[in-house]
Amino acid sequence: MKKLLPVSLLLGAIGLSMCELNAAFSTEASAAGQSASTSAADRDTRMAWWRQARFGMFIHWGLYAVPAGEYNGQRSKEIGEWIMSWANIPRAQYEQFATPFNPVKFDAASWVRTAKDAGMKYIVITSKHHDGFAMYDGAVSSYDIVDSTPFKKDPMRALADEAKRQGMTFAFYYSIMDWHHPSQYVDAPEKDPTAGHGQTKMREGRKREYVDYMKAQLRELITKYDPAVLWFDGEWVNWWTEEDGQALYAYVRSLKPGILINNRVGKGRKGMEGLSKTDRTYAGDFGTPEQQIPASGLPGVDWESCMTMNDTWGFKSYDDNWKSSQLLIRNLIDIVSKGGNYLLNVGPTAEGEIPAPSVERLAAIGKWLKVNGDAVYGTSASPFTAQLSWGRATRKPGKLYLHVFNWPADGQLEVPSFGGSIVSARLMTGASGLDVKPSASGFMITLPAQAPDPIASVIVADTRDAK
Ligand code: H79
Repeated sequence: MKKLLPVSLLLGAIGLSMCELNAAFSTEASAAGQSASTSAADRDTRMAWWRQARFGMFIHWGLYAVPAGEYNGQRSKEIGEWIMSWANIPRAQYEQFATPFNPVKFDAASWVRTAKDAGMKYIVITSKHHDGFAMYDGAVSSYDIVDSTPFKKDPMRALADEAKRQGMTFAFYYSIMDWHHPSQYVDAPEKDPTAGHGQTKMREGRKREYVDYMKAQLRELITKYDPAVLWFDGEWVNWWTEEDGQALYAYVRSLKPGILINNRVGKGRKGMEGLSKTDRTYAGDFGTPEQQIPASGLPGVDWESCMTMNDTWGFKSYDDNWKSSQLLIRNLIDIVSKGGNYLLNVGPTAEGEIPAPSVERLAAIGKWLKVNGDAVYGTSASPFTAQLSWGRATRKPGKLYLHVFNWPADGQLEVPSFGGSIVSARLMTGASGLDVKPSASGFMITLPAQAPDPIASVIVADTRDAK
């Protein structure tokens, strides 16, 4: 990962104050993050719930769960939902995965409950991935779960309804690249022209037809399921332009003005780093780092890191390279301390179950958030410009939350200056005040000998801004 310079260093070098930087950034952010026609106030209103939420569940579920990472005895290190590409499966063969796809164990209420108990505030699920298979009941295509599988039911209907019932925000992923649509084909050595590929080509004269097809599907998705976000992907194909992205952004917003749309609707994204380029105006409300966390936050820029718990998005039967609960919890804290959201993925099986190792980890995260949620939801980025040696920080007006990963052996927690003062401090898990003293570099807080939580113990500090 490329390391970004600390913002303060850059500022010094160009002789800007933090305030001026914020001003510069909001202009940049509005240029980079949204269509020119939306005002900053409108954007703040639309983004409010999302900025509060901080933590969401990504669900990759589709036909690829049937092969589960295995084709003709071939296994791969590649991601499961790309099997149509890496195993070079022609469309007519791939379609056959629909025949046995019967997720009888699917239970919308338990999926939503699992997300809720994990402390997640929203769900983003694949309505259609690169393979082109629709996981909802649509009239535009019969290549969908209701018309083409023995299941015959609409799991998106059940999930949207259940999410509403349980107070969970519901949203869709949608791929622009489509390996099943006849407008697109593969032109690469050794590849079947109808298989999957990272760079589909557009057949001469058929782009209009495909854009109309996408718009019709998006209309179905928005009018039938009322998603809070449209999370586009597969925008990197060479036949998709920023102008196409701006037009699609405007179309989706016209169907639901309050909807949020990620920056993969157009061409603004800087590769897997995910944030938008700033050389011109790009469509999209937030940046989308994939499988990585930016080295530092960027004031005024909204972003969401999407990450897997093992090494695949779509289910693979043999991927057991699970991240520890400790790492997942610390990733959440790291992201939130930098002003981002964490979109953590699960890949349910073809039977309709979220894998047990995922459920276990989600429960551990939920247990931590139940105690420490105040230090996550509705917080903003750390005021410290340099990385803290012992952990991370988040804040709210008048409050600073210190997330201690490495509990100091001598019980002395060194808190650098941050432009305000610490009035008092306590453990999240205790009422009694901790001793706080000014020190040469900021403040020193005296902690009890034992860390309350080996993963991350939170100290709540009341702060006063410097005049
Ligand atoms: O849905 C999951 C993956 O299937 C999908 N995005 C997540 C959320 C994914 N798409 N691509 N990849 C994962 C990896 C491939 C990246 C590349 Fe590219 C596409 C390399 C070249 C084209 C994106 C655009 C990164 C660099 C340019």
